[in-house]
Amino acid sequence: MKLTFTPFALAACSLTLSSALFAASIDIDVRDTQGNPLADAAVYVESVAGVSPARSRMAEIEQKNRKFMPLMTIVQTGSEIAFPNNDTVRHHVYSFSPAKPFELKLYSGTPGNPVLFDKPGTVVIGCNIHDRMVAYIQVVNTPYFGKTDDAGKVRITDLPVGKYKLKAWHPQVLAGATMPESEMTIARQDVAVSIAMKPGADSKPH
Ligand SMILES: [Cu+2]
Repeated sequence: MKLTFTPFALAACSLTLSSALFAASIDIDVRDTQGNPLADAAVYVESVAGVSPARSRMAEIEQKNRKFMPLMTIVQTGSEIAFPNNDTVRHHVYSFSPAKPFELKLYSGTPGNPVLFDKPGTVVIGCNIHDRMVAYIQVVNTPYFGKTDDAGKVRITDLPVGKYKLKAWHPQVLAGATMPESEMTIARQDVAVSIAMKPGADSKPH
């Protein structure tokens, strides 16, 4: 049983802001330093005042074709995640991450209880049987978050007026690495933000 990661170098992130319409949404565009879209980046905004409504909800990470899907999941603290096994082989899901060490012993079908993620942080999960299976959960203390699509884009909506910290995380950014972070003020208008991240030479999860 092992999970192998390659350290990930992060370039200085650049943020550019421009405003347009009359709604408090942020359109975020995440690219690598070559300008290629970066999918599966978790992007979230935390209120500087520290007050955010709890909107925890249920999420699901299935096992299919001996892979976890999706590769990256972002949830608010207090959310639960179910781990249905949709393969014909059994899986044994576990994590050693300090934010949520847990283990779902060898099973098929859907385990009875979903797993509660009650601390913010990054949770890397693997399968005890299939070493190549890996998935990432980013647990955040805010209901304002999203995940970039294949075009590297994500929209975060319904942001009340206020000051926020915009943060980004990517599966290739592992413990100890610096993540982009920037303060921003949301008024009653849309904002467009670009984030540049530099993946390491060998940045795919194993
Ligand atoms: Cu497995």
